[in-house]
Amino acid sequence: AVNDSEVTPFTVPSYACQRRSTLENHNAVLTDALSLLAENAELSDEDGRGVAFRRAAAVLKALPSAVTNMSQLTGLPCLGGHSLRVIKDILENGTSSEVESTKESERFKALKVLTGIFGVGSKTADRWIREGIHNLQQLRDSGQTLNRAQQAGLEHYDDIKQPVSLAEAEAIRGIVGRAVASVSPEAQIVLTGGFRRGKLTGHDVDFLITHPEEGSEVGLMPKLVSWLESRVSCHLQNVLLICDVIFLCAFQQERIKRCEIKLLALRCRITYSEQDETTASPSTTERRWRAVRVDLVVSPISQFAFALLGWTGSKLFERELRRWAGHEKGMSLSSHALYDNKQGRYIRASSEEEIFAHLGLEFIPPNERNA
Ligand code: DGT
Ligand code: MG
Repeated sequence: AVNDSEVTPFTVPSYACQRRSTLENHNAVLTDALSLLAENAELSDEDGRGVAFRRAAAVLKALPSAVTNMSQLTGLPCLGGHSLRVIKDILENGTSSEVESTKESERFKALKVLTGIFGVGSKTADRWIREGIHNLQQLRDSGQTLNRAQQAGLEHYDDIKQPVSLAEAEAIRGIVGRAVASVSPEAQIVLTGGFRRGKLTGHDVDFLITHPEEGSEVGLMPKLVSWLESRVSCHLQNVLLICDVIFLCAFQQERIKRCEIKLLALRCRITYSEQDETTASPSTTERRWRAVRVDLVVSPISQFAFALLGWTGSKLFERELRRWAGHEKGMSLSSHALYDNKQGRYIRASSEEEIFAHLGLEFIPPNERNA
């Protein structure tokens, strides 16, 4: 056993945006437990508690090795009494009784299933649970009125629940890239979200689109959307992509105007055709159709750096950047702009590096923003 006096406590800066968080996590057992409690709090509309658990988990993710002794945590930021009790429980007993009972609770299970339906938030799920609906079959049998997004969400439930692979994300990048090129040849598209941070899977695929000439991005989103609405197919190297786009929402003009669409699903069939060297004939492996969630954001070039930073994530990293800007620098950061509250003016930036510099932060590259 390690003597407490020999243990060197870890040190980390208090804001996640001051830390380098790679995908390597030496404390996954602890962070999974805290993330589950965060998720439960968020699903119960207790966002404050949710953030507290997320911040605690992010501190543990940033540690250079596994925690073995509570005394190593002395002086670490963001670890409240509740998180510390959970950690202690796991270090001493291998599991946390609170986490285990949450995981097994009927309410948590039902909230997860129901909010897993596209277009269903925690309020709706909570109302349904109070009416005795705990699973998809009960929902189908209940005769509840579902909006168009929810109907499509229910229909494609299994597809949307299944993670999107990097290969699928790249294939979809090909389709959306082609769509963008045909509606606006000079427009540029980048993959953002978790895939830009180096993740190998995601719950959706996030794209940011801009045009080198300010103003030329106006009207791009509706054109892109109509182009995508028709069935498209294209060849990219060895991959044949066929794609139908369905909209999982009653189509929101408002969001098209704001140039952010989160609610689009591409129904893709990806056919890999590999040239067989011995026979010189193509062999094809056909995958079945699946629905994939895709987020599209169009940004004017003057806001591009802010949009890129804002849509790359992680969610906690973004939240911490905004908290840092507000609390430490008297500035307001969004995915459109940075505003200096004291000077009463907007601060321009044309790269992520410049934004970090304006915020007085060391630049953290995307693959180290996995807080
Ligand atoms: P994933 O898809 O499970 O791999 O995880 P991420 O990290 O790609 O998360 P996602 O797709 O929910 O969102 C990507 C980033 O986009 C996220 O870190 C913050 C930003 N974001 C998401 N939704 C919104 C939104 O409604 N407004 C703004 N401004 N940003 C958003
Ligand atoms: Mg994503």
